[in-house]
Parts: sequence; C-alpha cells; structure tokens
Amino acid sequence: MLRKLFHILVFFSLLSVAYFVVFLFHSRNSTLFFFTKPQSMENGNDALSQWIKELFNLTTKAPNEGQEKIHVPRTMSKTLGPCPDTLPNLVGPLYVEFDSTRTLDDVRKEVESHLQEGGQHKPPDCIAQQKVAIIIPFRNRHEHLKHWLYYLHPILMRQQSDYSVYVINQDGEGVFNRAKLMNAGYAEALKEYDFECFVFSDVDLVPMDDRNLYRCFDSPRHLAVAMDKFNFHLPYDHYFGGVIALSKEQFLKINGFPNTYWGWGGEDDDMYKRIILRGMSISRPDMVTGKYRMVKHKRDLHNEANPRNPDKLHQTHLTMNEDGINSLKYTVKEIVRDKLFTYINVDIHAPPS
Ligand code: UDH
Ligand code: MN
Repeated sequence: MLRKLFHILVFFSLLSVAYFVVFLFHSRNSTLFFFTKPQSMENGNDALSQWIKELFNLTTKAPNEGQEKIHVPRTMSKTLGPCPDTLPNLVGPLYVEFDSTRTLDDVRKEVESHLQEGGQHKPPDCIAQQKVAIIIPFRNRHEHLKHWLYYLHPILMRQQSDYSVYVINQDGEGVFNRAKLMNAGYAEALKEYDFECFVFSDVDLVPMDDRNLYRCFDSPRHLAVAMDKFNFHLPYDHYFGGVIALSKEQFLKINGFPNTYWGWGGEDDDMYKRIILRGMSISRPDMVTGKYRMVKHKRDLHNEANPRNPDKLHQTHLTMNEDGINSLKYTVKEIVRDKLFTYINVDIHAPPS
C-alpha cells in the first residue's frame, strides 16, 4: 500500500516537472509575458538564464522595479542589449496614398497599444540607439496630421528609435513662422527628456521607404530628397527643406533655426547656409530611399511668400549668431497629451497678418 502511494507521488511529481518545462518553452516564444522575445536572448545561454531569472523575478531588485519595467517602458531593465545596426523589421518601399479618409480614432486603433501617452514609443526588446524628438510645425492642417500619424508611427516603430512626436501649433492668426515653431519644439522637447536627435518634419510629408531613417548622422541630414511634388528630384542642389535631422550638438553649433523668417520661404536655405558656415556638410539618403509623397494643398492663409525673406539670406553669416535658439522668445499656452502626439500650442509673438 505504502509502495503504491509512493508511486503515485512520484508520478505526480514527474507530471508537474513536465508541465513546468512545457510552460517555460511555451512562454519563451509567446508574446504574453514579454512584448516579444528579448533580442539579447539571441546571444546564447547567459542571456537565456538572465531571461529566466527575469521571468521569475529572481534577480535582486528593488521591490517595485520589476513592476515599473512593464508599465513604464522608458525605464525598462538595463539587461536589454542595444538594438542592432541592421534593423530586422524594415520592409523597404511603401505604398503611400492620401485618398482614404482617416480619423484619429482609426489611427489610434492601429497603433495605440504600442504607444505611451504623448506619442512616445521605445523598442520593447532592445535599447534604442538614439533618443529622437520629432518636431512638426503646425496650424490648421488636421487632415494632413492624420495621414502623417497613420504612416509614420508604424515606420518609426520599425526603425527602433526611442521617439516622441511633438506637434507645435502656432496660436492665433498672425503670420506663420515655420522656423520659429521648430525652435520652440526643440526647447519644449528638451524640457521633457534628454533627446539626442531632432527630426524636423513638415506635417504633409510621408516617406515612401522605411529605410530612410528618422535619426541623426555624423552630418546634418536631409531626408526629403525626392519629393513627388518635385518629380522625385531635388529642386536645387542646396535644398534642405521638408524633413531634416540634426543632433543636439549639430543644432547648437548653428544656433538652431532663425526666428525672423515670417511667412513662406527662405528659412530652409538659411539653415543650409548656417551648416556650411559652421564647416559642416549635408548627409542624404539615395534618391530611391529618399522618396516622399506630399499631401497636395494650396498655400495657407497667413503664410504668403514673403519677398523680404530671400534678401535676408545674404546676411546669414552676420545674423546667425544673434538670431536663433539663443534669442528665442515664445509663450506656451497649452500642452495636450494625446495618445498619438504631444500637442503644444505656442504664442510666438507673430505680427498680425
Ligand atoms: N504649416 C502649417 N500650417 C500653415 C502653414 C504651414 O501647419 O498654415 C506647416 C506644415 O507643417 C507645412 C509646413 O508648415 O507642411 C510647410 O508649409 P507648406 O506645406 O505650405 O510649404 P510648401 O513648400 O508649400 O509645401 C508651398 C506652397 C504650395 C503652393 C502650391 C500651389 N500650387
Ligand atoms: Mn507642403
């Protein structure tokens, strides 16, 4: 009788060991416990045992550290490896169209589960190579913004950056100033997080290839090199408009954007001159990777081409030291954190239109 009882006991012990092993291997490949399998696991047994330790919280951690890791990905465990140079999820050329009507709710449904409040994302399974703030100058372009968010969030996620999207709205009906909004976006973003890289993008430009990386390079980067509106060519050699990326260091070296280009035109050429005058050059993707579609539009109200702007370009070498991020003055009127972006309404003291 005792012998029989002993056999039953052994049988159940074996059963629970087998159950444990099946559970372990199942959960290793499932996305239930982690968003995806940590990339650091690819490196062999050390990583595997580290992962098992994490799974059962066996590492010595402060009581709420493990919990924080899941709910606030920005402070995830330091045991993750760096994201690889060769990004595993890129697809290459993309089909982009603006005929479909998209609502913000449609877009939210697609991407919100991967986003933190304020339009933030970081790769769940590796440490991003760069912390990137995306700055969008804005006023009254809601249709364009929906297309931008619909396409860009998935692309940026595949590019494995630690990024946030800032929509910088010009308050009031005064003359528009794209460049000053960019400066305000830079300053506001840096109040929130130690971004290393700033991508400044028009709201109506969507890349047609996800290999066009929204991050910073050794030289200031011009991303929108082949726009449909210019027949997929550069309109002129020195063109530096549409979408650009500068590291914090590169941005400060040129004193940021000029604040004094009211109305349409000239500010992008001023940026180009600032870069050359500080001894830097422009880096660009090739003309296939750098293809873009722009939502078709007319010129906006209160953003007429300003005939005085082209003349200012002769003075860039004199003005760039006083007119820039070091002379920026504006007032924040409102900050709204949508799931898809951080909206900052700023009064940039615009002249009446
Ligand atoms: N922007 C706004 N609201 C405005 C004006 C500009 O959000 O009222 C922002 C927006 O991000 C836009 C960017 O500033 O993408 C640049 O402005 P733009 O798109 O008007 O510049 P672009 O060079 O347009 O594309 C030139 C005028 C097109 C007239 C074409 C007539 N055939
Ligand atoms: Mn445009």
